[in-house]
Amino acid sequence: MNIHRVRSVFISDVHLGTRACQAERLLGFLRAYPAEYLYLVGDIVDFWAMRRDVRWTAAQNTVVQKILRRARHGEQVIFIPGNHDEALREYTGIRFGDIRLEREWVHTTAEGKRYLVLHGDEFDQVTRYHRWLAVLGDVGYTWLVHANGWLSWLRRKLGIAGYWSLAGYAKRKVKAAVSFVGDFEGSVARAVRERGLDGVICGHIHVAALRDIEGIRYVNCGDWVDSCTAIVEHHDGRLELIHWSSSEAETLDPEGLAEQLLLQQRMQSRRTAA
Ligand SMILES: [Mn+2]
Repeated sequence: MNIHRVRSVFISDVHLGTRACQAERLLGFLRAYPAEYLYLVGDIVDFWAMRRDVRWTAAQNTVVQKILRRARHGEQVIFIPGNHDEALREYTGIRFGDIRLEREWVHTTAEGKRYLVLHGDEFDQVTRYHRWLAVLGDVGYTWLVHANGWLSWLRRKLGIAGYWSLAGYAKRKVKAAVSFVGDFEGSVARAVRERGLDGVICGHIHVAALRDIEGIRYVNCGDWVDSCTAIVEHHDGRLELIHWSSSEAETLDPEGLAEQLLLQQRMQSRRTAA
């Protein structure tokens, strides 16, 4: 595996405690990118989901251990809680061992550019004014994923081509989501311009980005439940968006490769046995 030493790493929306959390992939990414600053930009632990059902794996434990270890070894770790770990917001301004908990933070890059680092849910009209709706949406999404699989199983079983599919429904949802993302990005950028900063690094909407919006650098870390994306700052101050799942994740990680080979071997021996 290639090791890329960078100045800073920014990750958000890991959602530890849920089945969707891509903890193994995140471990691979963290191993590949040691840094001086590690920013945890909210929704790292999903306390909302854990109220319904806790999915805590060994890999998720290792994620926590690795982060604590990095902090102990001198990496500056700054944790900015999001809305799914908002219980921790009561403790902002406090240091927990080597980890610093903050409501928001201004990060100055090696080039001297100033970025506001925050989770971003304060700019999401849905979670801000209709909390119950956001929780409902969360439950609804989980249900949709289950229903999708169940529906296609039923259709196969009955041998009927579906007239109504979830695809159409999802398409309509996507249309609404596109305008939602646009509204969110625009209002974050506006707020940052008012504060006289160069840019913003946030999370929350699970849509990674690195671009200019009306003269403001808008940066979003994405997530580790689906897209497996992160932002890194190189030593010259240049920011880069990393798509982990599509790059070295599967190809260069020796542990993952060994695991895959073992699995293939086992499947082969099972085939020959049968
Ligand atoms: Mn969030």
